[in-house]
Amino acid sequence: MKLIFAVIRDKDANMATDALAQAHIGVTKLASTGGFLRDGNTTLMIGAQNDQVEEIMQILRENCAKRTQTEVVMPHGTGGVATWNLNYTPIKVEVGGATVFVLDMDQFIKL
Ligand code: 2BA
Repeated sequence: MKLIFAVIRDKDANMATDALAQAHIGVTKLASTGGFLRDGNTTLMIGAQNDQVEEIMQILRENCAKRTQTEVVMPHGTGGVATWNLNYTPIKVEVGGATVFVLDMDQFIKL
């Protein structure tokens, strides 16, 4: 058995959870925040049988928008302290798709 965590964009979450539900795959949607962009994202927690993993990956591939490059403006050189002369640097980051963690799961119990 596997425990899958998939970090996806908020706007892809409903499509992905609908598709998983249609495939009779249980999922829990968690509100999360990316450590780098500090923007909201969604983490899906999915308990699955080993032979469902590839189907789940395919559903995520089909329902989570492709990665695209976007420019964000990051404060820099302030050590996290707000000052009047913040230095902002535009940088390019890739967003979209899914960041997926697949863990071995010992037990899956419903009490
Ligand atoms: P964030 O941490 O907000 O990162 C958003 C995107 O910013 C990343 O997309 C990556 O393209 C870029 N990025 C992240 N750290 C960077 C850095 N130090 N320098 C330059 N660019 C950087 P993804 O890699 O697709 O990650 C999307 C979200 O997945 C992340 O949001 C975070 O919530 C999660 N994530 C990614 N890697 C992770 C990891 N190793 N462990 C836990 N969560 C992770």
